[in-house]
Formats: sequence, structure tokens, C-alpha cells
Amino acid sequence: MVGGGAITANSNNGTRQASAASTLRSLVCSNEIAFLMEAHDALSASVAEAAGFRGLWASGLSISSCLGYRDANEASWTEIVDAVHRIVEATQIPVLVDGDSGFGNFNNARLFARKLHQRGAAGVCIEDKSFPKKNSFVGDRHPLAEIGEFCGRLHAIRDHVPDPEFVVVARIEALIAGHGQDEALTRAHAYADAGADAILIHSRKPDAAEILAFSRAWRNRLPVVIVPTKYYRAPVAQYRAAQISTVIWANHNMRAAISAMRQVCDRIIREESTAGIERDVATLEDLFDLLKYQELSAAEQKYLPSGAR
Ligand code: SPV
Ligand code: MG
Repeated sequence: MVGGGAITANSNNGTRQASAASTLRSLVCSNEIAFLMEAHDALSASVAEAAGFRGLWASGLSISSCLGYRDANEASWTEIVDAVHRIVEATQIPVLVDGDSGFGNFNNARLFARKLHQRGAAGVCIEDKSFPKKNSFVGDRHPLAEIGEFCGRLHAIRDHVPDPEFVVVARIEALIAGHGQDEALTRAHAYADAGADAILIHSRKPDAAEILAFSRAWRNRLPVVIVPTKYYRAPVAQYRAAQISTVIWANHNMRAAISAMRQVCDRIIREESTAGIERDVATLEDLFDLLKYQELSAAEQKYLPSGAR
């Protein structure tokens, strides 16, 4: 059976939050490499949990795309918090939220992080750009936030979320924006001093050379998190050897859904029938299992008078 579902998550939310944050913290801080799978809604989160992932990445790109928004802060922070809440309620594994640049200055960032924590998120990752941000793979030379100002956002999140276990990841966009390793390292040290728990170093190169160079120079002062969307050919063995702490598969559930839906739509319109695709799509029983319809039947036995069942 998959996930905790709305019933259990609502009934013990305080305990759930505390344990989710410490579970994520131990995943990110352990000596073993961890993998976070992208989720953009309850269903994708449940599928990832059932596959065996031990943590989730609530992706800004994927959540926005599924809502019909571009990854340019078109979705409001409350829409993101609501989407995260559905993910949290559907699963028992910790959720690291892609918090973009924190939706403004220190004040917006701390409010957003606190709301995420209240809704059961285990941690937030914020990137050193300003509001509105744009997806790292769209356009060139995105302006970076000023270091001191971004540190204020990190400090404010730390001070405002009433849980020392809540994980704060500082994401460095310096390499994406065309700056060198020195700029990335200066930023990483400043963000570590400002209270970050881990550093996400992002890259748009087709190979892992620049993130591996960063990690060598950084010497693991804090755990390093990476997002190999563009350098997907690099073997995980390289990351293990470099003592990378966490790998995020950032958008693959959403992209898989696009391909699968497109294939099915193309066939149904061409064949004017669903007979040909029936074996290629999830069964309704599969869906009912994912959504725990069995729990509803059991609850009916318990709570409905026998005449009403
Ligand atoms: C996301 O998943 O929204 C990310 C990762 O921020 S990336 O799109 O690779 O920048
Ligand atoms: Mg994002």
C-alpha cells in the first residue's frame, strides 16, 4: 500500500512534520548518496514512493507546468504551498520543496518557508536570484542576487521556521549565470555562514566536470546537492566518488507524463478506439490502490450504520 493519505497525515501532523524534517536531514547529511525524485502532485508523489524513493523534490518547474504556468514565478506562492500540501498528504516520505528565489526579499522567503513547514514540508531550497526568477535553462546570464541580501533570506528562514530540523538548502546559480568557480565558492561559504544546511550547485553543462570541480574545491564543508538534468549521461559512480550527498531527478515524472499522454492521445485519435492502448495504460485497479480505496471501504464498515452501506 502506498503513502499515508489524508487520513493519517491529518491526524498526526505535528509528529509527521518533525519526523519528515529529521528524515530528510539524515538523507542529505549521511555519507551515503541519496536520490530525490520529482513530484508535482499527489499521484506522481505516490508513484515515486511506491517505486522505492526515500524522498521527493517538489519541483517548481513541474508544479508550475502542471498548473499551466511557466517556470517564471507565474504560479503564486500560495498555489505552490497548496500543491506541496497535496504531495505531503499523499506520502510518508520527506519532501524538499523547490522554493525558487523565495518569492521576494527576506520577508517573503521566511513567510513562504514557514507556511511550507506548517503544511508538512521537510525542507526548502532557495536559489540566489531575485523575484521573479526564470527557469535556469531558459535564457542566459540571469542576474544573481547580491550575496549579503541572499544571506539575509537564509537567516530569516532559519529564524522564522520553528523547527531546527527543517532543512534549508542554498542553491547557487553562479555557474549557470556564466561566472566561474571562484564566484560559486565565495557564495557557498557565505551561505554556509548564513545557516544553510546544504549547497545545491547547479550547472547547465552537458557533462559533470564543473560540478565535480566545485565539489573538489568545496571539500564538503556542507553536503552538496546536484541536479543532473543536462549532464544526465554522467554515471552515478562519479558522484559517489566525489561524495556528492544528494542527487535530484528534477522533472522526469512530469516529462514522462507528457510523453505517455501524447502517445495515448495520438493513438486514440488515429484509431478511434481505446482497444489498442488498454494494455499500455494503468488499470483502474492500479489507480484505486494508489488512492487507497480499500481504506474507504474499511472506514465505511466502521463508521456507516449497517443499513447505509
Ligand atoms: C525545478 O525542478 O524546478 C528546478 C530544477 O529548479 S531545474 O529545472 O533543473 O532548474
Ligand atoms: Mg525550479
